Amino acid sequence: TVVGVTCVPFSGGQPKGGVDDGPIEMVRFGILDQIQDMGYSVELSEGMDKYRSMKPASDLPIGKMKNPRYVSMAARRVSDQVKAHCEQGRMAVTLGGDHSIAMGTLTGSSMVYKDMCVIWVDAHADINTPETTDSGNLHGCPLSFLLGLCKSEAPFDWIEPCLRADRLVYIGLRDVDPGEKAILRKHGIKAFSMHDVDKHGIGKVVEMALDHVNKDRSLPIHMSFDVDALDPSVAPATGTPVRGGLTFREGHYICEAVAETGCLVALDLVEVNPALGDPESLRQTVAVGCSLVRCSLGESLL
Ligand code: DIR
Ligand code: MN
Ligand code: MN
Ligand code: MN
Repeated sequence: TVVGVTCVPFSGGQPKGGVDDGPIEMVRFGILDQIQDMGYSVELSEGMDKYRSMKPASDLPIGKMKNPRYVSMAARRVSDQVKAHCEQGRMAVTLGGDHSIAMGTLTGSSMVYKDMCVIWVDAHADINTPETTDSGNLHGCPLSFLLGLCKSEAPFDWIEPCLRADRLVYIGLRDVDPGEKAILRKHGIKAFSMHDVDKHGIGKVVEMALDHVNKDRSLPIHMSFDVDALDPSVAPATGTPVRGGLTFREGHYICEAVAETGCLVALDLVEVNPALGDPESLRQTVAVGCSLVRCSLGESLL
């Protein structure tokens, strides 16, 4: 099998610099060699420097949305790169960058896998609309675009709603805005919060999550993993840490169980910010990001 890796050094979906160095640090830590050592060949998307240089000279807010043109352009390029990998039958692995790039990864993969389902592992629901967002940070909004919950307007009018509400499931939520809760309720979107992880254990939660979106384990899966789903003691170097997150093992268990289905076609690993915290926090967070990727590719399956 070939793994198509797309590095997206992008931070425009939120205000903290440094998350654009996430993919570079993961590559420096050896993620590409590690994937190859597992027996895959790696096909790396070209031109990752372009993401920085495509930043427009002026990018005034549109309504509350910050950096809308930059986010849109970057996501559109991500979409093309992920789509190309999927078309070639490669497993598409995207290293972020902030989570706004999921507007691109999911549009790209869904063009090839029309019936795919999405497992969103995150402390946050990332489903604010341009109206409900308080922060104006687009990394808190990708799912509202993908589900078609906001009107199709420039610069995001290239995004075709590509995800059904019943094909989306969350694991790890613990910081959900009031407007987002209303959206989840209205559309009946299934979410397993940290409360559910405590109550049932991660094994049962992952089984229930898969049963919800992929009863027969036959549909392609795109997993979008925000490293802030993990507890800050496990992944401290991230922009919006929230206490009470997944343990090291719980995070890895999710990846292992998804790998075990054999249905994974695309994976995002986002929000690693090497600029936040001391060198040890950085090393730890980059290392855990890399090991989540490897586990999703089946490293720990015997
Ligand atoms: C918050 C935080 N819900 C927002 N979202 C974050 O800004 O919309 N997502 N941090 O990762
Ligand atoms: Mn998050
Ligand atoms: Mn919040
Ligand atoms: Mn996120």
